[in-house]
Amino acid sequence: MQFRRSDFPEGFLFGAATAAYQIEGHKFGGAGSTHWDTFAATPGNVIRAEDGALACDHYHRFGEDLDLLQEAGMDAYRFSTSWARVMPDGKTPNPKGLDFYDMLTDAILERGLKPFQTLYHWELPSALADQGGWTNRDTVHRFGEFVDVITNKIGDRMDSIATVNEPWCVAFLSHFLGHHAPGLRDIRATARAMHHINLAHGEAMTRLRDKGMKNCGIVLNFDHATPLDDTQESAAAANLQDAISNRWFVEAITKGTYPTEVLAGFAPHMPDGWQDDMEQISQPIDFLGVNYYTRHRITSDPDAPWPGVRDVPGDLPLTQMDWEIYPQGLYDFLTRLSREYVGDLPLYVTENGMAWDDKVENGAVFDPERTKFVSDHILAAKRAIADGANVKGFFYWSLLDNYEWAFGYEKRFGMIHVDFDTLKRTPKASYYALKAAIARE
Ligand code: IFM
Repeated sequence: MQFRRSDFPEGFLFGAATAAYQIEGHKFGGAGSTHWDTFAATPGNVIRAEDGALACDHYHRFGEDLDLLQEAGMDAYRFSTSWARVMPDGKTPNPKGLDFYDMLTDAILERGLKPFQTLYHWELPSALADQGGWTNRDTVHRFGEFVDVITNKIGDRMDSIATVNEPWCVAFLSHFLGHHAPGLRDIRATARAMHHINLAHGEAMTRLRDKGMKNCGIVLNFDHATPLDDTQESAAAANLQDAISNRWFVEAITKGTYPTEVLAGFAPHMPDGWQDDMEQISQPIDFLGVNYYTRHRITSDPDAPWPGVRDVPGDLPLTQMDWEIYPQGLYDFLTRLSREYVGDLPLYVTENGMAWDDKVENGAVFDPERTKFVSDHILAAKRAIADGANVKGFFYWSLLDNYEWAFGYEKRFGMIHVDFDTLKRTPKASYYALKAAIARE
């Protein structure tokens, strides 16, 4: 890695991130069915129809996994608490699920790691999916109840709480593009989910503040929309793409408004009275989490209905996901966010990482591509700090190879390799490189 811990301000946090359904093993501990279980069980949605029933069996092996985090010299661990584990039917608390997160919290703290919790990383209980999931406003209230229940159990020990992970994925990727559960392709469902997930963030913030919780915020994913060429059409298309992917969320949360160019498509489908929710959505937060992976080159698609944009494959090196590697995009977002949206509010890079077709050879995994990727992105964050962005930490996605949603177990994002037959963990070379870079001198 081309940086040292000492290149960063005192107190800057290095960590790794995971999410419940992707690692825990959802068949254990009385967790309820989620919309991902049914999505995965429907042919054609997920590679090999794989699901999170066993995943990395973190449910039983969390001690070993947290030891690896500690041994790497990490400061913090970002994890999520599954709604369907805590409330299997979406409303009744499951004591075993609550005990699991209680135990996990203590285990994180015992290792000197700061717990960064995410409340919703996509484990929607099937019972609520049956009622329309995020297209139904009532799901927002049910989510508020979950926030109360889990926070009463572990909130006293959290360093930081994020309400929702990547609302664009929850709403657009899942209801417009159909790539994630529930796999819809419907503009009306999308408009509603796009609003309700923001309102769920607001509802969670209200509940957390009622309990006096500090360090609360949200994690948004930012996708760099680069115009394909210097035509006006590409500029307008990239602007619209940016508004849908990025501004819909960050503008609502920090300013209480939606971009007009997106409302141009969604307005006829928005739930009645949505304007009255904007105040709750835009209540003050304590930090903004930034997930950043790639860019897309955008141009217009005049023959397609709204939004009439398409992305064109680029010429930069690609990861195993076929995502272009573009560290400059992280710099651009961090500086743009502080300039245009959050000012001096703390920013965390809550996810950044790459998938690669890693193999264990002679007991080791050699992944120089990932070491370079991480180094280049951390250096981009460092430049953003020098140019005024208040970036407080960086979390690698992901601690472990895990369930990569519609890609099943095929795409390996981990710094630690997982053999999905034996569940053996093997730290990759990038893990040791990061460990050396963040060692205290
Ligand atoms: O695995 C996902 C994670 O759940 C959310 N952010 C992006 C990651 C890589 O696709």
